[in-house]
Amino acid sequence: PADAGQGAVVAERKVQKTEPPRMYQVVMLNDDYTPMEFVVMVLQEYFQRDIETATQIMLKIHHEGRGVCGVYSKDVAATKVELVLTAAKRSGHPLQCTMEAA
Ligand code: TYC
Repeated sequence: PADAGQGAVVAERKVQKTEPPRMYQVVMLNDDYTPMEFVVMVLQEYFQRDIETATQIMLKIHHEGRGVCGVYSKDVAATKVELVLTAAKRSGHPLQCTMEAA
């Protein structure tokens, strides 16, 4: 086949190269009820954002419907989503948060 040589090269490179780990965006969604201050607090507490950056991210979510809180390895992103959802539930807010491949 015409592509046999190229395929062989790709397969060879695969065994030699260690791919960087796939990264995941933690995405927060807007809603009509969660207080802005709570979202800013979450961004500071769980995503290590300073108050100015946290406020900017919160306002972007508020205006655009969603926003990226940070980009992490799979297990770290999953943990952050769980922490945010647990904190929101505990406080009685409907804040939603998810992760997606970056
Ligand atoms: N829209 C909310 C309000 O007006 C604030 C908000 C921002 C809620 C970001 C969720 O992810 C969110 N109180």
